[in-house]
Amino acid sequence: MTKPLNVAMIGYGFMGKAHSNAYRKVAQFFPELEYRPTLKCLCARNEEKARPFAETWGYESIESDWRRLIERDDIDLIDIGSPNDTHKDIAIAAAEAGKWVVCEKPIAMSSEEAEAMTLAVEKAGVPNMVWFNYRRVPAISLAKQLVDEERIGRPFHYRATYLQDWTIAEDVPQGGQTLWRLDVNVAGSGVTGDLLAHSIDTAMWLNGPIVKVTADTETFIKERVHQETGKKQPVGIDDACMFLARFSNGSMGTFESTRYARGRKNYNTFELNGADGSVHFDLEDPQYLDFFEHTQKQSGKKVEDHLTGWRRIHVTNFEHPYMDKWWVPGCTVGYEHTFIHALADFLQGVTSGTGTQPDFRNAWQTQKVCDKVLESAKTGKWVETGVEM
Ligand code: SOE
Repeated sequence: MTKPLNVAMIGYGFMGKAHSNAYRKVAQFFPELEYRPTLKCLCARNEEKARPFAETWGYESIESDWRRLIERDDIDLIDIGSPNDTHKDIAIAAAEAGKWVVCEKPIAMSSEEAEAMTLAVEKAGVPNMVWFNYRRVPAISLAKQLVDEERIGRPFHYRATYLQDWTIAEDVPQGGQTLWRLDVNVAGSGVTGDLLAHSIDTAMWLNGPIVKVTADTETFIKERVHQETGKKQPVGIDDACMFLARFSNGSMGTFESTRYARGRKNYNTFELNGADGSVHFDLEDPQYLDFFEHTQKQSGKKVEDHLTGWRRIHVTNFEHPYMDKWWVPGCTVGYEHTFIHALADFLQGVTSGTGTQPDFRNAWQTQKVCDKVLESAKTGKWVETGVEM
């Protein structure tokens, strides 16, 4: 027996599109799911601008005030895809009204906000999730499988980079639609919340809690015209951030992120090195996971030195995570599929009662690391993160 799930989407930007696509496709490719999402309502402050988007994606109605969604009985799930400064109030009100709540990353402007949101969804007992979609890249899920299968051995190093180049020009304004990520009052931070939150989420998923950090940040362009005031205003975000980390398992981490790496559009990579093996991933080549295996533990065979080397796994076999849902081996999936996978896992977790990671509590831990990274960049000291997992 299937059940309808009436979805209200807040926001119609890049993420509004990615999430809407997931709601429309999930039941076709994961037909075993109990819940069938219906695009019930699109919510955006500017109704006129939102209308063409709502029509394109087949939303049944439009609201311009999110508070109306909370009052409506025909809405089951509220998806927060609006700028970061709106997340907390919407999530808490939605949870108190008994709605399911899913939220774009970063979960909040600060870990205090993330904590309040987590306590609200947990008190209300409502299903919740944060869209850290990169976990659901099949190659990254395969990396997790290799870690869980203990193929990496004792971990020594975790190395992540997340590089972009879209803010190099001095005349890129800050604030307003599409450029709110450059306005600290709306975004909370720069690359730390926007990009490193992804890297931290993936890192802690694969390699466990980050216990302390020391960081350095830079704001290369100190003033930009604000789209809303038309005036040049100080830039409050971090344009670039580098930090060192220690994981609870004793391994060392390095993280680098910037929007000033000319030529890098969405270069999200990581490598984990352990005693028995290493994994490496690069989002510019997302179909592949590189794996180095030091010993052939299973067969007990001696290492044959002339045959050792990195293995490029083309992650498209039916045996690979999510790939039995799509095409035949060798045919690839893309960025948009990561959101479909995240949604499928979330709905499955509701049906089974096991819940799904990353939920709000888990995203709160990532937010703690982001906050401590920024604190360390100010103090120049190592800072304990207080992550609890
Ligand atoms: C920023 O440019 C951005 O859109 C992030 O906000 C997303 O989370 C990331 O996946 C792609 O880049």
